[in-house]
Amino acid sequence: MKVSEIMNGLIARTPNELEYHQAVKEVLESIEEVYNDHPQFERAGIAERLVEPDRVLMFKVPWIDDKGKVQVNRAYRVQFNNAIGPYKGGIRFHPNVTLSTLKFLGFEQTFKNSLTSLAMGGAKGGADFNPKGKSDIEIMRFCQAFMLELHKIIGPEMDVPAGDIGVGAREIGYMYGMYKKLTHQHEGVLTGKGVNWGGSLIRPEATGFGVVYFTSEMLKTIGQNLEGKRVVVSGFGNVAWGAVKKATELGAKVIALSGPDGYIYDKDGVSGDKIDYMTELRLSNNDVIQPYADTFPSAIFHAGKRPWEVPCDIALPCAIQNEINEDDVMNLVKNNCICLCEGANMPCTPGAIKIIQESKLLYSPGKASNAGGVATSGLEMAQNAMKLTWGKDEVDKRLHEIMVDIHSACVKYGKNSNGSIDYVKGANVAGFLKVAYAMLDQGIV
Ligand code: NDP
Ligand code: 2IT
Repeated sequence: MKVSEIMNGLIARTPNELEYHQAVKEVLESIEEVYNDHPQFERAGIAERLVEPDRVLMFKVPWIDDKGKVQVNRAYRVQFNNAIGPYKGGIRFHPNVTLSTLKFLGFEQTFKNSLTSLAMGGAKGGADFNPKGKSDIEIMRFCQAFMLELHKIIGPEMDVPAGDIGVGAREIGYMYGMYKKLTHQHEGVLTGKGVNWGGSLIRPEATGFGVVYFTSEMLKTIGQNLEGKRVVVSGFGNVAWGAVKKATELGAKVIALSGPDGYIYDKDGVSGDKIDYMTELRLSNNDVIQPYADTFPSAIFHAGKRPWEVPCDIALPCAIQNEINEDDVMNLVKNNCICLCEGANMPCTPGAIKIIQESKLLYSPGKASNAGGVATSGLEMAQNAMKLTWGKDEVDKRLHEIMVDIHSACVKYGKNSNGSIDYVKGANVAGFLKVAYAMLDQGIV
């Protein structure tokens, strides 16, 4: 395999899909060596087949807003690869969603799901719908209209969607209600369900908890732990909330959170009621973090700024792709940050990653460190299949074990000769190999 040849072909076929190219290039560059050591991969065209999704459903979602006006959004489900299990991955509602966004996310999801060691293939879906400022009824109508089309291609053994940006427990509930009405089936077709109707305990917390468990493992490699560490988190949504909760519980102090409007610096740390307040803020359907500083006098709001200028020991980006650029990383390095562990998917630009790799910063890519969310979705699927539920401690224990195992896989495939760990290479190679061997076994399909 020559990465440049595959990339040139991909760019020629999909010239506008920049986020997708970014994700593919990173993976292909990391696996190039191991790929070329296995001539059977080349013979089976594994790379050429991996970079094309199995199928894409694109559909319109017409719905009526509270003023009685007809609105139309564009929606997609990208079923990327089901070599190791049914398609699995979240749904994103965000105005910037394009096919390129969902292809990048579906591609990443394929390797992430492989890393969890559970039987899940990769997929992603969503729409360019902006939930901000919408009423609860508008959200319901949109979710129902979305499911009216999506239900045709999903099922517990076929494709199991979940949440992502803009899609949480409320939206999953509305979508599930419509799926049930259309199919007459009460089954494990979505994850992130309410605990009273098939959801798993710990799923809401799982991505953030997993990020912090992974961070702890990274810190152990340099003989450190979270106790007393200053943590900066971006975003204030589902992943950020879980990460803040667990980091605080393990003795760290979260000193900054951010939104699209800027960041807040809280000298006393985000803990106790302030963590519950994050959920309130999220549900308020506003687009801003500023009210945090109006509510808690210990915090100062910095308008239009990114939180990476705040001196910290640990950086946990939990908002959106490409939210950390070269300048941001230089700030982190200058301030002696020791660990950058990704909660979001692809939050660092390629330029930022280059600088990180030339520094001593411990750095983990999202597909390894944020895999706890989908892993716990996998545990929800297992519970649904057994028609049993596990207690909170049982799920949390399994989640913790999975994160420790993913860390070990990264070390196995990413350890450099000088003892440092290239988590990008480790995660990509470990995730890829399992999918590639499954594809080999299953022939050219
Ligand atoms: P949410 O919608 O719950 O939260 C996203 C958060 O990011 C919100 O607080 C949002 O604020 C904020 N945000 C959006 N744009 C920016 C910006 N430019 N600067 C700062 N903050 C911003 O989504 P999730 O927490 O679910 O997802 C966050 C990230 O984690 C995404 O990359 C997602 O793909 C990834 N992820 C999610 C998983 C899950 O299980 N939910 C699992 C693994 C990864 P606002 O809403 O005001 O725009
Ligand atoms: O990016 C992700 O891993 C998610 N949004 C969670 C997907 C899932 O199926 O739980």
